[in-house]
Amino acid sequence: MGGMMSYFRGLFGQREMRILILGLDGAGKTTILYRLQVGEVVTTIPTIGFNVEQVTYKNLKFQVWDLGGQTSIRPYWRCYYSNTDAVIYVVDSADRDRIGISKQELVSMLEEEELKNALLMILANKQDIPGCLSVTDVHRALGLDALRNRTFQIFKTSAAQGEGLDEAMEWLANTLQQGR
Ligand SMILES: Nc1nc2c(ncn2[C@@H]2O[C@H](COP(=O)(O)OP(=O)(O)OP(=O)(O)O)[C@@H](O)[C@H]2O)c(=O)[nH]1
Ligand SMILES: [Mg+2]
Repeated sequence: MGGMMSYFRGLFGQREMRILILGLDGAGKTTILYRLQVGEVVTTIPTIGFNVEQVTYKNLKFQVWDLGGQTSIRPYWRCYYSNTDAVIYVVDSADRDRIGISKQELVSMLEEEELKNALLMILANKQDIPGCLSVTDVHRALGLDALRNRTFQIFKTSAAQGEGLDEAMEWLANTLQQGR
């Protein structure tokens, strides 16, 4: 059956995967989106609303939605949840003061019924900033040990320096393909 499915998939082309990039304002979501799309750091301004781009990685097509993370616009995230294959949750590892708020937003996002089958990839971003939380610290601060019924993985990244994103996307592409 698996063989036949991949035959048909090859015949008709792969469905585009729908990915959301979420996280607090300033975490680096827009920087990551354009790193993935054009391979460069672009100058960003705070996102009011969203950016959406098509990203191709290893023959997989992703439709990637990058939503604004400011407090007043976080309530609108849920308008984008339906049919989401994966969430990329971005954390500013240097923002120690707001890691607790980031955890709360993550927890309430994961409670949403519409996201119950979505994969979760967490990026502990801004690892280039001296004194930032390590990936282990971020894992602990977000309470990931308590996460149940969720396929997830955490990676350390620096969108500014382009580090860690390849490894993360590799995991996402492989895991999404396995599930289908
Ligand atoms: N040092 C460092 N700075 C980064 C990194 N990633 C992003 N930034 C910077 O952080 C700032 C915010 O980045 P954005 O990508 O605009 O953040 P955002 O998550 O899209 O923020 P909102 O649109 O407000 O939700 C920018 O000045 C980026 O250049 C990183 O890995 N390291
Ligand atoms: Mg943005």
